[in-house]
Amino acid sequence: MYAQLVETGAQRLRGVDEMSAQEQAFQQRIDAGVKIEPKDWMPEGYRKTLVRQISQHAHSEIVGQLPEGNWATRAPTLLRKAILLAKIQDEAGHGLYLYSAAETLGVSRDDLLAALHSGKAKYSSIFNYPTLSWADIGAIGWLVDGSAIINQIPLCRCSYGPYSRAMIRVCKEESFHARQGYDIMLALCRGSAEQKAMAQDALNRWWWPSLMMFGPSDAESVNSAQSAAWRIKLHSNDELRQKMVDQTVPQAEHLGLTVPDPELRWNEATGHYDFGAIDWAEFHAVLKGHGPCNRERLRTRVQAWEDGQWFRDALVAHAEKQTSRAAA
Ligand code: BYC
Repeated sequence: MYAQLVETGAQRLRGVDEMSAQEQAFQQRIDAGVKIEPKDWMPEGYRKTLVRQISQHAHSEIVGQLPEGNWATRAPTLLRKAILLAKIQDEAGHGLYLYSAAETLGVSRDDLLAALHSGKAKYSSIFNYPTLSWADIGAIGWLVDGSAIINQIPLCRCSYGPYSRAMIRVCKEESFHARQGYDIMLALCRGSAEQKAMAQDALNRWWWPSLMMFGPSDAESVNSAQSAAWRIKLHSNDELRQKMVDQTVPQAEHLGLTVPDPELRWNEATGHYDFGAIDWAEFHAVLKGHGPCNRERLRTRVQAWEDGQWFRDALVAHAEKQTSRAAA
């Protein structure tokens, strides 16, 4: 599959004869499965691709706290509230590991955050949708964290050492998140008719945006071929999306819920589910800032950054005092 992905876009990639000797040696290390570490020589394109992907990933973790934060004060029981708070804290931790991984590539966290706050940097489209009911917290854990795991397990084996190592812990925590989401859905589906209807409504609203999380179709994915050649991407967007559908449909059946896709059916010949067309116009609109919550998400992040200024100033003042005391 990996070879196919590289081959698909091979005509768009530079041939070996166009690479410098240093680039060829680098590619050979990648092909041999050697991890690239921060002090190793790397092509500028490899560094930039990683900075782009890792920082978008970090921003997604941080912005991803917001839809769930909406329910921290309204979780139905103390236990659910404690679990939700722990999950939201985990997402903050993931963001921090990822910003640290990006910093090993010579960028500053302040610059990355400035790009997020100015609206220049992307974060996952999924976090621009609202959480209207408690069932949405279940659907996010089940579908969004479920998709995140499918996308991120292969990243544990990607070529860049600090990113691959950060992903190991992130994936362990994501699998707890997905289970807690499914547990919420299960409780609702075993509850009253109104609770089950809430769960169905959440699945209806989150299903298609979750499929969009994997990015554009392989034919439209501009970065895939090069990222596959550099082993930053080990599976294509469509492969991972298919895996999510195949894995999730039986789970929906177990819940007694209906996936909102009239074209969804098992294909005996391929051994996969066929599914309907994704509304790519909606995906692109969300990426351009026109999703239901883009403005609110960005405003909240900028406000949080400004509100935290006094604390960052205090940390710097404290560090300066310690340094001057040590010098004296
Ligand atoms: N949303 O050539 P493509 C989480 C952009 S965190 C927005 O296929 P690539 C979680 C893409 O960036 C979820 N933008 O790109 C957190 C590119 O634009 P640029 C985040 C998207 O990079 C808290 C353009 O479209 N996960 O799960 O090869 C709580 C063309 O796409 C999206 C990660 O970041 C999108 N959905 O592949 C719960 C994982 N999709 O940059 C859960 C790491 C595509 O050229 N990232 N774009 O201007 C990846 O694996 C890859 O970056 C992607 C995209 C598969 C997302």
